[in-house]
Parts: sequence; structure tokens; C-alpha cells
Amino acid sequence: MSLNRCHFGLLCVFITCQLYEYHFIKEQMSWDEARAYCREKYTDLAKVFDLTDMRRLQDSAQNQTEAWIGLYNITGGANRRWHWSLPGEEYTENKTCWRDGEPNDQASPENCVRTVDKWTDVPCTNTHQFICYNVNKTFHLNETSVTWTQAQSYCRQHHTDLASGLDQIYSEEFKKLQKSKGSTMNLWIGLFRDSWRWSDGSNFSFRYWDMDSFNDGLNNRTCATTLLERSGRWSSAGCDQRKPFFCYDDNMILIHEEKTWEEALYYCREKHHDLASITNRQEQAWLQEKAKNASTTFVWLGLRYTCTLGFWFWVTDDVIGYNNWDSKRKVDACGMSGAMDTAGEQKWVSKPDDNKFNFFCSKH
Ligand SMILES: [Ca+2]
Repeated sequence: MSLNRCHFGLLCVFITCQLYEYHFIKEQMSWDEARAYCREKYTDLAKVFDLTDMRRLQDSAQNQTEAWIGLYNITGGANRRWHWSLPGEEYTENKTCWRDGEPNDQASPENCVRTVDKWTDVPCTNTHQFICYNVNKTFHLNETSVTWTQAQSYCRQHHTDLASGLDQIYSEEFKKLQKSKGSTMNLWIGLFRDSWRWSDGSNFSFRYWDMDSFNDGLNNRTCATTLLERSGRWSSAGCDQRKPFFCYDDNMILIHEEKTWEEALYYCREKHHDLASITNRQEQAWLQEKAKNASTTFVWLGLRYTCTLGFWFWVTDDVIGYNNWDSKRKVDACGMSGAMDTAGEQKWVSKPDDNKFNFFCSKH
């Protein structure tokens, strides 16, 4: 079995080099020309999942300048979409979370959300106290009233992010902290909306605006750049301007053929690199998006059960730390391999290895 090359290089953050690679193109082009170039030579203009991605993007630049990334604005209030601030947390509409009549854009535009027991959209420039979330699933109440963006920056710097997603906001600990402030205290939560989109259609919620030079929706600056001399923060610019740019090259591909697990393994190893493994939230989020285009109801992963030793393992030798099993559909038995459900929460399930499904290969 081959070792994953990402385990070696010190500069290579394995969680991201497994998914996609960035390429900095020095040549100056308009945003549209840059996108066409990236789509021809690589996959698309660069997209950014989180701060780790952002640092990697900066590291791949060859000089200190401003460069296009794959974010553009479909201006107009009706095109806005809600996002959770925490990367990888997907927003799903749930009317019962909102106060009656909200969201309503009353002070127009109202793009950030505060909560008492139910949610209200308000201008992001309002000031409120807020609760940050930590990776170890604890929360921190900050009693200074600040704007939504300031609250987000604070949480990202000192914790993980603003509390995001129903599991966090309706957790016992969040409620306990909230109650400690009395029943009428408004708190920011990590929910915001905007009309910015990634050129490859992915739903990444990460934003990294430089607030001094950003003017959302107020002019014709509808394409995004990264200001490499300002720690990579983003700004908006007219799309016809000519700038260097970043492309990304996808390392994960969905193969639309229907094969048994073993056939899929040989196919990937012969034509690409290996069957794909998923070792963190970002990889799950990314493959989940792709799985929606599959023609079978499940998609094979490089996940295998060994009945002689009695455990599950990745064929890439990656360690199973992160997992996304559906415990009700996991059978530890001979001849079982792991697949991702293409519907619902897109959890992992065990399937007899002679079933025929689409599958994911990694290219490197
Ligand atoms: Ca409102």
C-alpha cells in the first residue's frame, strides 16, 4: 500500500494538499480572461475554504501584489444567500428558528443575525455581545459589544469562529451562557448573507474582506482580489482591470463509471493515484458537493473492513481520526467496503464490495 505523500513535507499541509493545489499566474488579465485561462489549464480560479487555505494561497504567490481570486458578486438583494461563518457548516432553511416576520431587511440591508431565543436579521454595523465556538466543543461569551465583523475576527483569532449551525446554537452550553446574561440579551451568531459566489459554483462561506477597501454591492466592483501586501485580505475591484491571478487544480475526481469496490480501486491506481480518503471536515464537505453529481445512490471511498484483523482502514494508509459514519448503516463484516450516501446528510455507510457504484479517485 502506498503512503500518502502529504505525510512528509513540512511545508505541505496535508489536509489541503490532498484536495487541491494553487497556482499563481503572473500574467495580467481581466477577471473573465483569467477564469478562462484557469479552466483551460487547471480546474478554475482559486477558491478559499478557510484561513489555512488562505495562508497556502499566499505562500504560492511569487511577488507582493494584488491578484484575482474566483469570487464575484451577483449584485442585487434577491441574490443573497445565508451562510454560517464556520467553514464546512452548511445552512439549511428552517423557518421556526426566526422570529415572526424575520428576516425582513427592515433597515435595508440587514445581512447579519442576532438571537435572543429566536433570530432577527439586522445591519452588520449594529453592536452586540457574542459567543465564540472552540474546536473542543466549548463556548466563550464575550461581553464587549462590537459589530458582527469585529465579533467574527475576534472569535477567529482567539477561538475557532462565531457559534455556527443549529447543533451549536441550540446546545445546552450555548443556552446556559445566554441565560447567564438574562433573557433579553441580544447576541450575534455566525450567520450572515451576501451575494458573492465562487466561480466553480461551490458554496464555501469563508470571507476575508479588508474592511477599509471593501464596498459590498455599492458600485461596479464585482470581482474579488487578494491584497498580498495586506496579509492577503480581500478587496473588490472592477472586473475589467488587468491583474495577476490564482488558479486551483482539483485533486479529487468523481468517476461516473459503475464498478465494484475492487474494480474501482484498480481503476484509480492505474489511471490516477488511489481511491479517495476523507480525513477531515473540509474533505467531507468538498467530496459531498461532488457526490451530488453521481449517477448512483452511493459513491465508493477508499475505506475497507479487514475481517482478519477486525477494523476499518483507508487504503491510502491515512489514519481514521475524523469519521462520518451513519452508525445505523455500518456493518463490521467480511466483504464490506465504505461508501458515501449521495442523499440526506451524505454519511458513510458500509456496502457489500460487489455492489457497483461511482467512485472518487485522487489524482496525486
Ligand atoms: Ca430584521
